[in-house]
Amino acid sequence: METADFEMLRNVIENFSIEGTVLSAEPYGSGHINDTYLVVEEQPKGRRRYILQRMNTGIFQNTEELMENITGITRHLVEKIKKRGGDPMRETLHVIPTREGRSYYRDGDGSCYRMYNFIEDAASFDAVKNPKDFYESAVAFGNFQSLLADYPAGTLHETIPDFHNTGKRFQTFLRAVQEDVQGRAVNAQPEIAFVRSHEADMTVLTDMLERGELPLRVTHNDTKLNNIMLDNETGKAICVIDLDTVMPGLSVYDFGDSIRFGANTAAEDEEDVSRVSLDLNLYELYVRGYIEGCKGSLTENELRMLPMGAKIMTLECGMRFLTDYLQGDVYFKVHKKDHNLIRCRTQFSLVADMERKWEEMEAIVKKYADQ
Ligand code: ADP
Ligand code: GN1
Ligand code: MG
Repeated sequence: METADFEMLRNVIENFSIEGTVLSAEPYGSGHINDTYLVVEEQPKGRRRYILQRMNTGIFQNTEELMENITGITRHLVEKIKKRGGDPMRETLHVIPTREGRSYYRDGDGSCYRMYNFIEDAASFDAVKNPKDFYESAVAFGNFQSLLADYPAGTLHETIPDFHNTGKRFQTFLRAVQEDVQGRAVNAQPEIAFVRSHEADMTVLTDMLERGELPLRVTHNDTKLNNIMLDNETGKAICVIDLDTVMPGLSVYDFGDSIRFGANTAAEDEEDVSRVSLDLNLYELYVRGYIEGCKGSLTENELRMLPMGAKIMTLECGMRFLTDYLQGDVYFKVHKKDHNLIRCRTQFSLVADMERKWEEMEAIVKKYADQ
């Protein structure tokens, strides 16, 4: 990192209520949204690590409300973790306040930063290495939902309105195709046609919600495998991170997004789509873990719609990548040419594979739902 960047970050870090000398602050992790840094400090008791994030205020426009959600949720989790005899310093994020007692720091140019405890002796993964890890992540995400079941949902702000409203996202996609501001639609004709051919799927879940057939719960809404920390020694999923999108939502969104990312045999940005498929063994492990983690709270309709959650979250995410490609890569971080188009292709290949494996997907859910 350039000395000037380090100096800038050091000035930011000095505004947080931690004692010590900053040794380093380096870019960290592979999230698509925030700028994340690993901060190492020398303190009287030894070295301590922290996570510093420059929040994406373009995407999360109301920082005050976003941080109010996160401090509320983490406080609630601390109480629950204490009650079950867990270690709150490792099993949930903690917001480290600024010296003025605020949950984030706004610098002179309007950038907003927050600081968290670093979850030590644990790791997050961009791909499943050991199938057991995936099962553990399922239990933990299911559990997370149970821990928040009594959270006063009415006090939560909607940090990104209509985040998983797939129908609205479809309308935004259609506008992006029509406007074609970058002249890129010509490169994405098969992908655009794929989205159009799935129009009927877009509102299936929101229609059920409206009819009262699926309950609104407090959900995480971004349940990628790299948003969970697994203990290095036991392999257990110990801490759910990336709480920016915790909002009222559907359980099948949380289930579905995990399958989209973790049960794919290839990476989200694999260029060779012949390597993309749904790994049914991983899918089965996740189904079992998630149902267990939710501790019997899922209704019959929620269970029945789990496969649909997986398909729609994958379709929606592909459509979001494609929309961003057409709009000029204004939302997701990109690291190479056509990155969003590549990502969208993997998502649509995965949707197509799910459609081929639909009966098996349903049979697997049935097997665990009936137990
Ligand atoms: P984004 O919204 O950009 O995805 P995240 O909050 O998910 O940002 O952080 C990006 C990555 O940084 C995570 O995937 C994880 O690897 C790492 N990370 C974030 N918070 C912590 C933490 N408290 N302790 C350890 N690692 C963390
Ligand atoms: C983003 O923040 P991150 O990288 O964990 C995105 C998710 C997408 C995901 C695709 C706030 O997740 O919705 O599913 O990328 N988060 C936001 O990888 O838009
Ligand atoms: Mg993340």
